[in-house]
Amino acid sequence: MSKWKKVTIALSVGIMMFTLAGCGGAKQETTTKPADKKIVLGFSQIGAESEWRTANTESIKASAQAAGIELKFSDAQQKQENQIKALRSFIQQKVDVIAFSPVVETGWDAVLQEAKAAKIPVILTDRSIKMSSGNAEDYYVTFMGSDFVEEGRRAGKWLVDFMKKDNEVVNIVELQGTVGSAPAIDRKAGFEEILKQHANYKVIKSQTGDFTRAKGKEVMESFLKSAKADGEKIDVLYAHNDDMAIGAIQAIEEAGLKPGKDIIIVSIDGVKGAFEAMIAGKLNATIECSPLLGDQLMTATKDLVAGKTLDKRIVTKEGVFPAEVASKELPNRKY
Ligand code: GYE
Repeated sequence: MSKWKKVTIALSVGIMMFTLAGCGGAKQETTTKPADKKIVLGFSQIGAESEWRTANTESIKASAQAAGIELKFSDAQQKQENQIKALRSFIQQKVDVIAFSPVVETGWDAVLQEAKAAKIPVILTDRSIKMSSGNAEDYYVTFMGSDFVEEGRRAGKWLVDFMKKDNEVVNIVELQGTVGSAPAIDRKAGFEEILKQHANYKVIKSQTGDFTRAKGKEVMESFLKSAKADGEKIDVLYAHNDDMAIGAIQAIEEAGLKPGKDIIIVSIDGVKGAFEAMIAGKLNATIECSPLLGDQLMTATKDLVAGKTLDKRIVTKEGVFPAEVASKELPNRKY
């Protein structure tokens, strides 16, 4: 048989099968899937801004492979427009489930309405959203991730216990996460909630370092400069993540001060880099925020495809690690 004949036969068989599937079968629901077909999950990641994020990406990729799920992974390089493009392309490709970690809280209305219209279930991982109109919960099946307000509270409580200062003024500088992101908004709010009960603790400067080491360093340099110009003493640094704290540690050292001593530092995430900084005496505490969401996400994806209903909120369990436990804990850390 000639090559072209073979191609023509193959094509007509293909078309026949396609037509049969289209006319004969019942309308396919998004929740049913033949057992031999791989589930396809489209995941839009924020970027690679921190150690946390890298660990989160690795966890998702490894868990997808272990679960036999086909993962379409897209990195948005910290840009919402890229995430929206990725979500639209997942809708177009008719993936079984869409999951994403929204870089900021707002601006998702249109694309989530499109996903809903296409009947593709959406899972939020790590960060949550707010809709400009309507109920956000109507647009996702579950949100799995940490309680960021609680993390901020934990940082505040640790600080107050550690400083043991009831009357003396404690000057704090704050490095915030990405502007408009859930963890930046919530970690600020939780921390402030605790400080409200201790009037001598004052946040004297607060600015975003976009969750990166480079920005953390840059902003800390400017904090140190302006504090010097204003004749203020910085007692404490509160950083919304470990990477910004690690960047700031460099800036503090370059200014001739001792991080962890001259300036007490508390940050959030609990990445290995933070444990190393604690062991070196340069960071005083880290509040845990686990990025290991991969297994949970794959279980949820399978459950959804099997037609199960998920809990609307799955909260990650986490702890607080002060410097004195760092060397004992470091070998147990998985990220
Ligand atoms: O704390 C930070 C990352 O959303 C919880 O994002 C996450 C945060 C994490 O860049 O390091």
